[in-house]
Amino acid sequence: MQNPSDGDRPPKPSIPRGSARLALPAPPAWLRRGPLREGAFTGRLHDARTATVVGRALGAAIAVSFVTGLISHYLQHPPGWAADRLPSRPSWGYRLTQGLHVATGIAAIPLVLAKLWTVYPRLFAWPPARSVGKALERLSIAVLVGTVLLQLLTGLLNTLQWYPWPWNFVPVHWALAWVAIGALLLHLAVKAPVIAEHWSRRSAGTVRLPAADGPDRRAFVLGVGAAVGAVTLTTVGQSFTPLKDFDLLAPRHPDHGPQGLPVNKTAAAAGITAARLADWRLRVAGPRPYELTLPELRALEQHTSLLPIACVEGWSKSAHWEGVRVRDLLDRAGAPPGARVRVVSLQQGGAYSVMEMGSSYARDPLTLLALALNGAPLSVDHGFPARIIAPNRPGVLQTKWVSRLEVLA
Ligand SMILES: Nc1nc2c(c(=O)[nH]1)N[C@H]1C(S)=C(S)[C@@H](COP(=O)(O)O)O[C@H]1N2
Ligand SMILES: [Mo]
Repeated sequence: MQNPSDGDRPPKPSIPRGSARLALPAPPAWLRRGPLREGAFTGRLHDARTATVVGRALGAAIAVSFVTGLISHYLQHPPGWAADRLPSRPSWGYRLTQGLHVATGIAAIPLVLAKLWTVYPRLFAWPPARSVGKALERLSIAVLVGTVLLQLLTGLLNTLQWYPWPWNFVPVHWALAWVAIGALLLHLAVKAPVIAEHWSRRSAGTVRLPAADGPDRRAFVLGVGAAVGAVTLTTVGQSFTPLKDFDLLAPRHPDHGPQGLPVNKTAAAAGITAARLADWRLRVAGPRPYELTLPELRALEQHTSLLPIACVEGWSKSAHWEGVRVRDLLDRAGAPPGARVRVVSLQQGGAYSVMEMGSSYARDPLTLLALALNGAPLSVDHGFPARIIAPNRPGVLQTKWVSRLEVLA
């Protein structure tokens, strides 16, 4: 019979130094019922070894998700000094990091549920806290659990483009990531001795019996691993195309869409009508401004790039794009070599109708004002007559229905 407590060691009788002792009365007998009664939780899987084994995997998933989230944030919102220095290579970089971001976020869901199941008997520990320090630690765990659950749930719903809340997802996801990572680091620091003690099977063998591994723990860990494997296998094909045949649960399938490529915002949804496209021409503002019709653009030197669309929501797919190099268009406007460019869409309003591109992308020979996709003229949902495609950039910045390029000083 094991009542979970720190490190599965008997509680220290001494008062922890530096924290005031709370004068808690002995719990009244009528309260010590159900889950609050002495020894209510007898399952030995609720111990520190299980918490450590599941926690290791959960920690790894959260760490990858956090780092790839930072990458995604700074590629989308670089500070001014970095905007021209962002790497445009490897061309598949964002596809990899954002695929990992969403895959590890999804994998973290069964892991966090398993972890919560392992430790939930602690919610009923009595007394609730033995010291002010312990009370603060429990508070930090409440913050950790709350923010991690909110991040994972809202992140998952974001992959479905479903926003059943009144706040803007992106800034809240960004801010909560910092709260969650701070609370996690605090948790790891507080638990460091327990984690070290239960990290490996051998270290666990030095403490009391419940920490030793047995068939029950192996079965539990195997079950959790199977759950992680199942959610990963049925979703990761949305970006890792060799597994696309198993992509049963992800909101996007990489093959479903016109010209073999998914569409996030259709022309209809963006308010792009035939009337608005009727007298389309590309306008380029710069030291030597000019305008080009579509036949004139097609008469310029055409290049092809094999580049992915990698949506922040997790799906991605590589495609063959054909069109005019952005740097050729900028040179023609007399842009200085380090110039940045603002790209304006025919779409009116919406967060993605105007985009800025630093010089590292604008000068990259792979960056195109694309006119064709996979051997055919762009379909209207993919941005006809012209769209941007650049290497190592989030899908949200691959602007469709481009009408204007502005050379920025
Ligand atoms: N003008 C405009 N361009 C846009 C968008 C948009 O809403 N408006 N959506 C972006 C997003 S979020 C993605 S993932 C890609 C998707 O490109 P696709 O529809 O050609 O696959 O286009 C980007 N370009
Ligand atoms: Mo996207």
